[in-house]
Amino acid sequence: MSKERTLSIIKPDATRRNLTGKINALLEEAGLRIVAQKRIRLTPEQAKAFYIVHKDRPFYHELVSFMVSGPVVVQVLEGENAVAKNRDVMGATDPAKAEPHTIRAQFAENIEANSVHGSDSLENAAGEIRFFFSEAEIVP
Ligand code: IDP
Ligand code: MG
Repeated sequence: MSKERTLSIIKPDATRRNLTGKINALLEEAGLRIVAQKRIRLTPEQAKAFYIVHKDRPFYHELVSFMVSGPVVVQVLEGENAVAKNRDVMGATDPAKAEPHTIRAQFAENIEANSVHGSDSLENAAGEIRFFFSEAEIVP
């Protein structure tokens, strides 16, 4: 076990339905600590850059449009095995396949508007955290 940090994003479908607090409660109940958080509107350039790994996937342009369609809440989560723990509490990408207790099973609208993003590895987490936060903004 080791203490990790991971990047989480509460996506526009969830901010639109005023679900930030309910999602944060599930993250905290899972043992994750929100050590940085801000509500922002992504620019198309930011959304394209953030999801650049998916640039050849058929859903890339739609995903970018969705991510700029409303505010998002970007956050740094800290805790033991935070990367895997957050992926567990998020649930599968497709909410129809997500375990019932997960954020996506409870709140996601569909495979695209699936309420949350979470880094998928420790290495990617470091890069994604740097994308949005300076070290001074992270307050454990
Ligand atoms: P993840 O968010 O569970 O890590 P990824 O495969 O990394 O899933 O996909 C990134 C995001 O792209 C998803 O969270 C979702 O918003 C969107 N997405 C993934 N697969 C599809 C799809 O088949 N159709 C539409 N959007 C998708
Ligand atoms: Mg992913």
